[in-house]
Amino acid sequence: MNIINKMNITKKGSPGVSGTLMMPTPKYQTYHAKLVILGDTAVGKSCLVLRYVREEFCEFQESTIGAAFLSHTAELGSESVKFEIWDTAGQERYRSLAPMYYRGAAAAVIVYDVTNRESFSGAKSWVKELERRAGTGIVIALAGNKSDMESKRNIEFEEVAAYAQENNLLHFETSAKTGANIKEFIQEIATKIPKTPPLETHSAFPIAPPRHRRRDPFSCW
Ligand SMILES: Nc1nc2c(ncn2[C@@H]2O[C@H](COP(=O)(O)OP(=O)(O)OP(=O)(O)O)[C@@H](O)[C@H]2O)c(=O)[nH]1
Ligand SMILES: [Mg+2]
Repeated sequence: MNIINKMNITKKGSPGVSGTLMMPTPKYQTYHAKLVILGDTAVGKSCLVLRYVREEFCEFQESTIGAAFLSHTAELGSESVKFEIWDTAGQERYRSLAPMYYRGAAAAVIVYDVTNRESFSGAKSWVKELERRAGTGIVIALAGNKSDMESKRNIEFEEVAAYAQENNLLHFETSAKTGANIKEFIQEIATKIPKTPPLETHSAFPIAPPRHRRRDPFSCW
């Protein structure tokens, strides 16, 4: 009995069957997921994304206009998630654009600034909006950013953790400045999002020529 599946069932770049062991290696999947970043202005959304994608931090990051798009892949062992990240603008005048970015998102990161209590109220209003208007199954995560500014902290971790637990949200404190917790946070989101396999690449649909033209003068052929 042939138990070797000769189809391409391998992790990228690895041989199909190793040694003489006749067991197929598990298929390596790459999933695509839309990730939207929401939150008040100046909480550090863009810095957080830039730290995650480019490992950079800019003290004088310009306020986002409209939205910015970046992508990055999170590796999860036997699979990976390619995040298509929409970093939205937090200024009030752009608020009406947000549904365009969170529609169809697999996950939303709502950022607040641990030194700014008002930004936590803003985050709660984003949670309500997503619960009402975003698709079911969206993973919502709260990021308490600027955790490096301990002496200016205005919101305790425990307070937000309790709120997150009540509302079934992920919650991390992060620092775009030091990079603390950012990879771990996005990695956790990657494990939680529902995985829909990417469409298989189909071979071109064969278009067969008509076998023979009919002689019937009223026929299209
Ligand atoms: N200390 C500290 N400062 C931060 C951190 N993240 C961002 N900042 C500062 O906060 C400022 C605002 O950050 P942005 O990333 O532009 O904020 P934003 O949320 O994208 O703002 P909008 O684009 O207006 O919505 C930056 O210029 C940084 O100096 C952090 O983790 N720690
Ligand atoms: Mg920004």
